[in-house]
Amino acid sequence: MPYLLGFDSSTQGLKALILDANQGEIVHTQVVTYGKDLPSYHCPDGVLQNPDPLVKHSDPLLWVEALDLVLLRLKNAGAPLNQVVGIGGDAQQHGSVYLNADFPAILAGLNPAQNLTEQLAPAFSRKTSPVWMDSSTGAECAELAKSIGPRLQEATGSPAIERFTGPQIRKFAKTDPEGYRNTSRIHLVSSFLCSILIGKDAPVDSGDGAGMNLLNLQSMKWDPEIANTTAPGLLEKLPGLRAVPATEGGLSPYFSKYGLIPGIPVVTWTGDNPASLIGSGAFDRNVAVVSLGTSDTFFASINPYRIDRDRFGHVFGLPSGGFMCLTCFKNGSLARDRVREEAGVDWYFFAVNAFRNTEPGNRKQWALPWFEPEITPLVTKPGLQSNFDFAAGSPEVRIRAVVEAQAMSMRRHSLWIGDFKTLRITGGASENIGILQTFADVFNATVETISIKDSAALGSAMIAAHTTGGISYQTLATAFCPPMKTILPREHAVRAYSECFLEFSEFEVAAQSQ
Ligand code: XUL
Repeated sequence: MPYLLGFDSSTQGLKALILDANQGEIVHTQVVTYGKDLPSYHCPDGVLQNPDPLVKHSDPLLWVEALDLVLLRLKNAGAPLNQVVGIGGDAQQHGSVYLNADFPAILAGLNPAQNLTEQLAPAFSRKTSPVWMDSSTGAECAELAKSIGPRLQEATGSPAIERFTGPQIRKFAKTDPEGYRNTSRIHLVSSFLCSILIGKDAPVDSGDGAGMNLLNLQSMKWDPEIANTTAPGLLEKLPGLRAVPATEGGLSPYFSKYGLIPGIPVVTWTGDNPASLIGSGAFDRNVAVVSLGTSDTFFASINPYRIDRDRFGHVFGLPSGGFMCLTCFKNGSLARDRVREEAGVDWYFFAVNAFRNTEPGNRKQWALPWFEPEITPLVTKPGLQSNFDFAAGSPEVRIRAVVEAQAMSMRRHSLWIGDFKTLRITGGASENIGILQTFADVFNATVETISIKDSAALGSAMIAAHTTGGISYQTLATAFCPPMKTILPREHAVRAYSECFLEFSEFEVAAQSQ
């Protein structure tokens, strides 16, 4: 029975999923939620409190403890861990982990009698890890843009971006040169967790590596000029690279305490978005994926390579080969939840009543819920922006105002990727019928959902099945990601949105400069 285990280390928790590749079935899932299950780290939404809204760091030991805990939960739930034949994984993109010269020896000597956190705690040269929500590297981005010029975007697929790892490393090297000097290895969250599983340094794949502003996507190598400009001696601190995931080694004997067989193949981890594209089965170039999670993302596979001239979008490697384009919006599910809570309504109201009692276009009343500094478009001063008296609006009007604004903003900033006739919507909000219908109408596209919300964890297990068992991605997608619900665009609503699209665009541009 070929069981494959996939992990998804996301912003707010760690998910693990076991699939049976022969039966086309998901046999087990477990989740550790950081706020609820590991409150002692003081990261309720996955990040540490900081008085500066632009600074977002997490505690890397939180991710490590979650790994022990999720495996313990799988074991206690009777999951067939001793029959797992391959492991894959993914993590939130861009976050970086800083390790000292002791890291390799600590990994090689992991002792099952102790837990992971106590053994790994001495391996860090920096106690906290900047994550993708951090927007505090404006100065470093400007410096890199000035030194390298347009080649930065042409080579790496993205212009200098605040949350990307290169500008984050530059800031660390500038503000804590000693800490930087004591750093022997800088991992992404994905390659860090993979390293723990295999008991040695793991490489970065091109899906996650492209989110660093350091990887040359044409040569599939770290770009020496860009790395040297980013920080002194950086090339030696970076892990190896893989264009597509491969078997990186056998599972460390440490994990036998959970019943896993030491030595089973572990494949290169990737970023959550590339994994989610695989787990949504969206290999067809006419299908785009909208992932509604902590961040909302829009992505699709592309061929040939191309970049976003408006400079918001990115190009990443795709684990199945080739490239994908992505645009990311920081204010996703947490913003929707806050609007719901402030309106004093439940999710049923948010999904159904709010849309039944209002009209598409919402009488041109919109609200961009930029509670956190936004990535797309770039907004550094947080705050909800509306073109009407939001506080005085009814709960219905406020909810539609936010959902429509999110959908129209996504449409606006994904036009460079293409005009898609099918959207596959995944993530927590993919159960919300009001949101699904709004996206269908705004994009004038058929919206499909798949049976599983956790497309990233599924994608990681599929990558493991493909890499270790040779099963084609298409076969896996047919088995695991058939479309479930199909929502068609409605003619009158499509017309309403296309008539007000320009006006919405003007509102968004004005809101950005508030
Ligand atoms: C993508 C991005 C986020 C993170 C967190 O560029 O920043 O989607 O991957 O999920």
